[in-house]
Formats: sequence, structure tokens, C-alpha cells
Amino acid sequence: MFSDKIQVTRSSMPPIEEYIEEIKSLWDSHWLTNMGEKHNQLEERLIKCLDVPNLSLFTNGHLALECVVQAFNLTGEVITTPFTFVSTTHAIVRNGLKPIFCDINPDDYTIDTEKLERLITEKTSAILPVHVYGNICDVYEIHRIAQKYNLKVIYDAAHAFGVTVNDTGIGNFGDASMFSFHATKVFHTIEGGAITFKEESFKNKLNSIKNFGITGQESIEDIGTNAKMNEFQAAMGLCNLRNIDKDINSRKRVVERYIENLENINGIKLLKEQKNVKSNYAYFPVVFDGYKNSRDGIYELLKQNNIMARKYFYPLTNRIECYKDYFSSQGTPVAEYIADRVLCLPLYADLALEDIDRICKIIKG
Ligand code: T4K
Repeated sequence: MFSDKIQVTRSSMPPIEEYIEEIKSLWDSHWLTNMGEKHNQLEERLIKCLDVPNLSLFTNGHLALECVVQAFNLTGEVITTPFTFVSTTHAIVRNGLKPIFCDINPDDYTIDTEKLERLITEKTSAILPVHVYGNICDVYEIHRIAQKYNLKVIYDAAHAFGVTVNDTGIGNFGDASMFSFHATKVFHTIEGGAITFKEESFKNKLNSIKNFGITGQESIEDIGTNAKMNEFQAAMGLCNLRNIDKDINSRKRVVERYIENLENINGIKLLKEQKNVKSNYAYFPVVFDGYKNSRDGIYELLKQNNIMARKYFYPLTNRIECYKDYFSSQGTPVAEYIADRVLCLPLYADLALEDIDRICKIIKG
């Protein structure tokens, strides 16, 4: 039995002296929020790091998603997937729109583009796919479909910080992408998030919506909200960004160790590397399909040993309680199949390799 609990993840922390140094100037400026100096610095650095043309910071990923959906003035129906964190679906519904659930493909658990087109109706205004676990969607096929039907594309890229495809930052695809900088993410600002987007002029709209719709001291043009990132969050981001390459490399070593331990075992399905994609090693999902023990059995076994693996993403969002009378999960059988069998194993930069070996030993029985 492990003496200390091993959680599914653990926030990376910069050296405390580095954070203190970073926040010192706030005691001089007394400027703590509302698009301050650190906020603006972080925006500039993230534009470079993510290799995107435009970016706007938010207080968390969820509000970023809600705001970008609002900013595009979408109407009617938005096609998405239910194999995600509940935030994706809530962001659509809280904007008064109807989510239409498309199934996922069984290889990387992202939206199945072969099933997508038939869900488009005259009411569809956008597609909101999810780069789940940092696996990227078929961005080229989604682009083709969106062009054909004149639809907006907003990616939920909450898991995809730093991921590239064919050497292009993942935030360059679609009309906009949302990144989460929550404490549990590869890169974090305690709570936080960002929208990356194509059109430069869109920034004014996003900045207005995240700041109550205020566009000048005497003008309020949008029914906005308060979703601004404060200076302490931005300072944490500036520190964490200095260590991000090291962190992602450490995560890679963790993932490689899991693979060494768990590959080629009957009934255990691991994610395959995606072609031409640079991963960020955000999650380590394992699908137990025909294994000697079920997903729920392994979950309990690990828990008895103080290892807190998590069933991301079970239940599907079209099955959760608050939507049970609204949506059916009939149309997403692959998502349902995977949600019943998947378990995310602990993964963070400083997870000890011996701990991984012990976790795998428990799984292998
Ligand atoms: N879209 C997708 C696809 C997402 O996955 C998410 C967030 C969003 C949108 C929305 O973005 P944000 O608004 O969150 O920026 C966690 C996170 O809270 C959530 O951000 C994340 N997805 C989701 C997948 O996971 P829970 O309910 O599992 O969190 P919790 O509190 O159980 O934490 C999990 C483990 O993380 C803990 O056992 C230990 C560790 N942890 C947690 C916290 C809060 C830390 O090490 N430090 C911490 O401060 O949702």
C-alpha cells in the first residue's frame, strides 16, 4: 500500500522564490487585475510559445469557451461530442444553443468526421470539437466540412497546450480555440484559460465580453461577463512558462515508462501516437477491453492502494443528470463504449518512475 496518496495529477509549481520575485512589483503598482502588465506580458509570451497570431487571456477555460461562443453570435445547433469534460456541453447550453452530439472515433476518441456531415441541418451554426487528452481532431477534414456548409469551428483545446501538427501550433486551426490553464493542466495559471483566434479584429469583441461589455468609460456595447485573468494568475503563468519544456519532457518520460510496462498486453489498449503530431503528454488513458479485470475493478484496486486514477470521461455529457431529460446517448455508441472502459492513470512531471512500475504491477495483478 502506498503511504501517500497518488492523485491522477499534481500541479507543477515554480520555485517559490521565483514566484515571489515575479509578484513583487505588484506591491509597487497596486494594479492587480483588469488587463494589467503581467496579463499583457503573458499574452505576448503565449502568442510566441503557441505560435498563434492572436490570443486573449481569461480567468478560466470554461468562461473563455462561453465567451467565444457568445462572441460569434451563434444560433440554433452546435455539433460537438459527449466524450469530454462537462464544460464543453455547458458552454453551448448556457449560450442558449442546442448541442448535437456526434460520435467519436475508436482510435483517438476525437469527433468522428465520417459521422459529422450527416448531423448538419439548416439550424447548424458551428462545430465544437474537442482535442481530447491532447489528441488532435482531424482538423483538415473539419475545415473542409465547415467551409462547405459555412460553419464556424471552435476547438475545445483545453488539453492541447503546446501540441503541434505538421509543425503548426494547434491553436491555428478553426476560427478559434480554447486552452485551459487550470491547476491540473500541463501549463497552468492556477485557474485560467485563453482563446486563440484567426481574425485580429476579434480581440476587441473578446476583450469586451470578458469585461462586462465595456468598450469605453461611458460605453457598454455587449452583454458581457467578468472573465478577466488577474495579475497573480498571470505571474504564475510567467513562471510556469519558463519551465514548460522541462515539464513536458518529464511527462514524456512518465508516459514512456507506462508504455514499457503496459504495451502488448491482451485487453489493454493504449493510445497510439498520432502521425506528424508533437504531443504534450497531458493524460495517460488506458482502455480495458476484454482484460481479466474490468475498468471499474482496476479503479477500485488502485484506490485500495491509495492510487487515485480517474474515469475521464465517464459519464458522457449526454448522460449526466442535469441533461437526462434533454439528450439521448443513443447516437454515440462508440463514445459510450469507451466511456465505460477508460481509466486515466496518474500523470505529472515529477511522478517517480518506481511509482509507475508499482502502479502497473497492481494493474497486471
Ligand atoms: N474542456 C475540457 C475538455 C476540460 O477538460 C476542461 C477542464 C474544460 C473544458 C474547462 O476548463 P477550466 O474551466 O477548468 O479551465 C479537473 C479540472 O478541474 C478541470 O479543469 C479539467 N478540465 C478536468 C478534466 O479535471 P476534476 O473535477 O477532476 O478536478 P479535481 O479537483 O478532482 O482534481 C483532480 C486532481 O488534480 C486532484 O485529485 C489532485 C490534482 N489537483 C487538483 C487541484 C484542484 C492538484 O494537483 N492541484 C489542484 O489545485 O476536474
